[in-house]
Amino acid sequence: MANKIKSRAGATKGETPDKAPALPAASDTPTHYAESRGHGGETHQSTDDTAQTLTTQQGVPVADNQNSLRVGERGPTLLEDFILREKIFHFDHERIPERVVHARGYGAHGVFELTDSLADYTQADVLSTVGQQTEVFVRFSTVAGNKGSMDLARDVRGFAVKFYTTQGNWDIVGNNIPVFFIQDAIKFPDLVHAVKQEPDRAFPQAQSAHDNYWDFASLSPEAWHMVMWQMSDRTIPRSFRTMEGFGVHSFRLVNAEGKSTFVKFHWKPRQGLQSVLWNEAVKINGADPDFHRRELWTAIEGGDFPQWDLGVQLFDQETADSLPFDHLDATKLIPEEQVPVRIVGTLTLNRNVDNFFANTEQVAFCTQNVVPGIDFSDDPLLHGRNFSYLDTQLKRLGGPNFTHIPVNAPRCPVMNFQQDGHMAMRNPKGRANYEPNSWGPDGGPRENPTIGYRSFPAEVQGIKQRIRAETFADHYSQARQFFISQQPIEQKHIGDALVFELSKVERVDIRARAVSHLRLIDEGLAATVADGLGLDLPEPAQAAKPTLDLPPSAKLSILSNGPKDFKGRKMGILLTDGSSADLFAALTKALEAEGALWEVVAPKIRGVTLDDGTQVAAKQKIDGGPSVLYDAVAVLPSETGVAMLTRDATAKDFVTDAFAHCKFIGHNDAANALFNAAGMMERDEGFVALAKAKDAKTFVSQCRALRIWSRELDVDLDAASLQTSQ
Ligand code: HDE
Repeated sequence: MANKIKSRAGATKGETPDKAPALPAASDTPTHYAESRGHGGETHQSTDDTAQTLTTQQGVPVADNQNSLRVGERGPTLLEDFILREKIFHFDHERIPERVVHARGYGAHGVFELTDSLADYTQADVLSTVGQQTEVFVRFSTVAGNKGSMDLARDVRGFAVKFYTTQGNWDIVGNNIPVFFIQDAIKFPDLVHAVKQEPDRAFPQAQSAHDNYWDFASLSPEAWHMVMWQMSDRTIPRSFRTMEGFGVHSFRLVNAEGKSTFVKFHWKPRQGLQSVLWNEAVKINGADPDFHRRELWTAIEGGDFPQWDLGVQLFDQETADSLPFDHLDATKLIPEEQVPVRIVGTLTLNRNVDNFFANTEQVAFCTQNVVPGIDFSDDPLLHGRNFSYLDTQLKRLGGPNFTHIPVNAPRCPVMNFQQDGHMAMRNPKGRANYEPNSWGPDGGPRENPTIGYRSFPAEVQGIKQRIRAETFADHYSQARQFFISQQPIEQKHIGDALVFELSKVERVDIRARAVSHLRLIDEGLAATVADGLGLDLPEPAQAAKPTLDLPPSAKLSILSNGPKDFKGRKMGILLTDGSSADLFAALTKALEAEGALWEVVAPKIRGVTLDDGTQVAAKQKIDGGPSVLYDAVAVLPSETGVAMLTRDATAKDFVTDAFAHCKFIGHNDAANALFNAAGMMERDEGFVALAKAKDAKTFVSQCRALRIWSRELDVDLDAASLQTSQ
């Protein structure tokens, strides 16, 4: 029987994976393309066949689909680039009305308070006056999934902040990862097409674990730093509240004297970093697909307002020139050890939306929303974004007046001669609707050279060409740096994620091509992943530049930057009729003292009657409250209650999952019967006996460590083949 099932599952009609036609390997890049890009690490396919030639919508043949037109190697991208503009324009208009990327999101209102003035660096009022509070709206999102997809997808999270400043709206449209997959905006539609559902079958939903994504990634050496972040636990955060945020690109701050300083923006969560395990994420998606939005909503409703500190990395041209990579390349970060992060303010989310559509759906972020004193760098990805966001809002929100929608409307006065259009809400009065005019005080607003926005007068020159700068060519050094900066268990998770994702890829040649890149990042990781796939180690990919040995950076690890307490975390307390009232009271008191949350899980939603006759309502019936919803669990049944639980499959799952996910398990004596029935014969230090009321306090303080990671090595088959460079 088992054999029969196996052979049926293995045979996929007409597509035996081993026999799929091989795509050219990384080294097959046609030379005339390789030359035109300035370095040979890039891989893609071109053709001399007229019938196969890529064209624009007007039928114009496209010679280079990888690089946009810019002045000089590293200069600004030109508006004249009709190929770039048409491609992105068309891409932006593919979906209506959901966002083409970041469709699934959740937002909240809040406030930003400046704690350290940057007036020496910028004219921006929002960054100058200490103590000043600025209203903000924040939207978190996943990238690949559709609007109705689940929250715990393995995916990058969007972290977009709109500041309603006294000088107009300023948006930091960032992610929870400081780097990106691609270096040039012209590649973005391909990246997104590759990661979203495959076009013929419309699946898989919200997952990169499929052939198209890994085909694209394995043909794109520039993606591999980001791929390492993507395969880390960063892409399965425990909560929006436990993620960092990053503006990714370099921007400029410009002060009153016109001096420019480069800046990278960081959001550091006061809640500490925390992620879940992949097996947990898979189960959370079934138990509560709204896990993240529910969690944020509940925290804000309960007055536990999430907070992030705004940090800036400030650096001048000289520092930029001294870095072993180009700060205009969005696939690179600047380690905090090289340019420290200076904390300048705090963001607090303190108000849920009163209408999801009006706020979270209609909010229109644009990277080009900057205020006097904040300007762009020449990052080619940023330039593409500056075009794309305005364009996408026009499609999504149906006209040019989306700034009239309350969530998008500036809080400072708006005065100009723009008029009419769909759904115009702000209609100027009076006779003059042009400028200059001679209607005196009735003639409307005038330009103001003193406080008006002025672009930094950067000097640029060069020949017009489609080229990737030579300084963008090292694709593996920071990927390796990221990997060696992780704690061993985090490295294991990266290996596990790669094996999981590539095991969903049907074509063996794509799996092998992916592993060929890992060999340039970490040989131990490459060997682990090849072994996990049952694959012979492929030859290393062809690198344009040798991988540098950059030093590890502790800031890149989640576990090295975790919380110091159990505040804001949630415990599931499994009770039955007859459970101890004293123990329950002591535990909930200790949790509340810590600022932690708890929920009662019981055989019936009615709740339980404790041994002193008190009734306690349940938040979850056990079937709907699996332990994956909690950071730690307490199992406190009565002797008679546990006899019933030992016959219940979900009660057994509750404890075996808590164990497998390395959680702390507080328990009374009776609970041992359930552990035994579930086959959990061994107890490690994560099992905490709760005999007397005073044990509750000790248990809660132990939970601050969040997980017993050593346990994972005993419960996971893949741990046996763990080979890392550490
Ligand atoms: Fe976006 N991106 N993006 N992106 N992005 C969008 O704008 C785009 C990129 C990010 O909560 C779209 O309003 C291009 C990097 C966030 O509403 C669209 C390129 C980063 C959000 C778009 C990028 C982001 C978006 C879709 C390559 C991190 C959600 C809907 C040049 C720094 C904002 C919309 C929200 C949304 C285009 C790359 C972050 C299509 C062309 C890099 C957080 O305009």
